[in-house]
Amino acid sequence: MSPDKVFVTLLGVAAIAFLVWFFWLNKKAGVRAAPTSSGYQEVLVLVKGGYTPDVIVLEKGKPARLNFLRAESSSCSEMVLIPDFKKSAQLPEGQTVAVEFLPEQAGEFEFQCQMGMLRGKLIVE
Ligand SMILES: [Cu+2]
Repeated sequence: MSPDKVFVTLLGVAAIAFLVWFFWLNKKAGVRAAPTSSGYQEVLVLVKGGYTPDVIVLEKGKPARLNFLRAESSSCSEMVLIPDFKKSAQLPEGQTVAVEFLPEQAGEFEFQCQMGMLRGKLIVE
């Protein structure tokens, strides 16, 4: 192989490695809430047999808004609680419900359904 081809091959391998990292390994570490023009860091959480994503990374000291979209009728998920932030919300089926709070301390905090069967984690850093 010519040096050109070696370079292109290496570039291809690097690109694949990056994609694997970005879509798999990165995802396991949680989904980072995206800053929006409203000044909130926001993330959409799908509620269906669990929370997707179930690990959410937030930046400390910036107001957070979790938009829960419940796409099921199972009574299990009709409420979501974030005990550490003293927040709870009813989640009517098919609607997006925003839960807002200010993560002031770094750490890991749980959110869950009212019975504690569905669980997710907030990582504040
Ligand atoms: Cu439940």
